[in-house]
Amino acid sequence: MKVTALAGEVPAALASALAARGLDRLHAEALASGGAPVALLLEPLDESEAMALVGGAARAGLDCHTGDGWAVVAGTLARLGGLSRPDPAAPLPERLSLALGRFLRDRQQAPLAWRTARRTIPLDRSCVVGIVNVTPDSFSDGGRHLAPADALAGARRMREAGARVLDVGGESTRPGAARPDEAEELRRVIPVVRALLAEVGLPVSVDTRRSRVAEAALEAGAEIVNDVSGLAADPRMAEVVSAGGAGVVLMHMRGEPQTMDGLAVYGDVACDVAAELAERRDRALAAGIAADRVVLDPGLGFAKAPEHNLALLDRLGGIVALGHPVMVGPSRKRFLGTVTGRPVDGRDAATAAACVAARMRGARLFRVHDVAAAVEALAVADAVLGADGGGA
Ligand code: HH2
Repeated sequence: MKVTALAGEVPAALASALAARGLDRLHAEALASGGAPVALLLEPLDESEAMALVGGAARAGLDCHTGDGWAVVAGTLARLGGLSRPDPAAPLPERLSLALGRFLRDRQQAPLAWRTARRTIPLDRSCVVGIVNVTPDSFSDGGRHLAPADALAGARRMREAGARVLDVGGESTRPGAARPDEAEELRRVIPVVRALLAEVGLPVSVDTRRSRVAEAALEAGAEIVNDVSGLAADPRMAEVVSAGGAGVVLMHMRGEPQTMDGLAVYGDVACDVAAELAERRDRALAAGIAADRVVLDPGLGFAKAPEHNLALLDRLGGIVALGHPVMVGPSRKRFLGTVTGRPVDGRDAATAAACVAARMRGARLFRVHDVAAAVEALAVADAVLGADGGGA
């Protein structure tokens, strides 16, 4: 049974109000976290599960709406906890109580750090990931960093501007892009990974769908694999990530870059993407990848129409509730052009704004071309979120 959070909120206001009235901060936050609003979609459900849920929700003081094979439960986190606790007088069917228990456990994990092959990256403040595309045809910066020396110069500027990770990619994944063969991708990526590690000193992530490229990059000292297919494109990828102890970004996409635009059909995009990402995460964990190595990414622009990207940013809480740090990559993408009317090289302010919107909804990692603009905007967002002492 799938349990999908429809939205997520941070009850910072409640914590502050309680703390201002004399409760110690920790106590105030613990109480306030129970007041967080939750809305969950559960499906598929059989009739007896739906009946049990309606009764249990009523006793726990939750709203419950059911239809053919599904239910939506809404209320506060504390009341949801009440529903999931064993009640000998009216026990919930096991499948239902397990699914609710797992949702509550994931939601509580609230990771504030990301383990990679070489270190733990703290995420108590926003982490900006600088894009180093060594491709001749990327949609916004194709050809700019093709020579290792150019990639290095760009990466040094990104470090000075406050990037904390560099993401190196040798394949353009823009809609309809032609794919380089493996030898060509290796030839583009590996020398740049080596040069960045020797000269720039930031953690390096490799943006690839090929296990051989990931493996060679990890051997060269990279510590994160950013796979836009969510480990689906190459059957060996999960094993390579697991064996290398690498951090991994599981991004949501449907189909291939060549076909994805035709697959941008959703019933409810935020729900569908969260549920599909949860499946990818479950597969990664089953393949032996440790949970604290996993970052999730909604895949802005990948099998998404402009309105889907905006809805995903607004309802990122459903992905955050899966219990892993969340990355977003809005940088210079087409949906920002749709909103602002700006061409691709005029979208850095819009990118920074999209990062801030995502930060307010719980994202922690931001993959961008213009590091300086994003770092500055996110410093303000971090300060606002931390302003009442609670953070988010
Ligand atoms: N977007 C792109 C590539 N990789 N990885 C993650 N995790 N999230 C993203 O949103 C994402 C990504 C596409 O952007 P870009 O690298 O600028 O272009 P191209 O694929 O044409 O090289």
